[in-house]
Amino acid sequence: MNDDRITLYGSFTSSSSYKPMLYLALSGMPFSFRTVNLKNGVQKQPEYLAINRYGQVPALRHRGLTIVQSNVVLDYLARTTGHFAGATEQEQWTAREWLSWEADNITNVAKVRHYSRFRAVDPAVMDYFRPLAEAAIGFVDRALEGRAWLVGSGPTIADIGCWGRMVFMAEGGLDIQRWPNVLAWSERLKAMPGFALPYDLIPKKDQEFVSRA
Ligand SMILES: N[C@@H](CCC(=O)N[C@@H](CS)C(=O)NCC(=O)O)C(=O)O
Repeated sequence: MNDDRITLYGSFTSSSSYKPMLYLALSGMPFSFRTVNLKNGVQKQPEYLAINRYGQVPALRHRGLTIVQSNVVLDYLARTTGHFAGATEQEQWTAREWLSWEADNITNVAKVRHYSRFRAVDPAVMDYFRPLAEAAIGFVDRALEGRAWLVGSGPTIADIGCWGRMVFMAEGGLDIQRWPNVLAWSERLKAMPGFALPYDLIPKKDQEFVSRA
């Protein structure tokens, strides 16, 4: 096994998997993708729990290290490859600050999508989570007023992490047209070389990705 080659474990329906996957695609880096079938519960089987104790995707393996939690994976990739890390030390910290906020707040967008798409819940549950999801998207929309990216003057892991978890918002009935700055920001991301949406980017089977020269 080539220890220097990145291996990413993920699933094509998972926004958490999309985040590092998008990072790698935008960076044009070679890596190996290993699919974890969430429908069949592979994420809870001992072989995968040995990689990710939380029984969730994603997980990343590189140079003998195992890194889990999508935002920690983004942080790791930015530190080791230098892509999308932030131009200054302040920007690097601010990008990580956004990732921490994202985990508390944009997760509500993922919940609304999950309950709409995969698991029917009592309407009261949706009534609780939908305003939280809308508030999170609204916060990002206001933060993007008059600026192209969340941090500094270029794309960082803050943009990849926040966008990556809200990417399936339409599946939760959250129409991006309601948030014009978020819409414009998503278009900027989509214009980047290597960009793809999750269902086009994340394979359903194991796959080797070559470097985009
Ligand atoms: N905080 C985790 C969340 C990961 C997560 O929720 N993964 C979901 C898919 S998006 C998963 O593996 N679900 C299957 C399960 O929990 O059994 C991260 O950011 O990596």
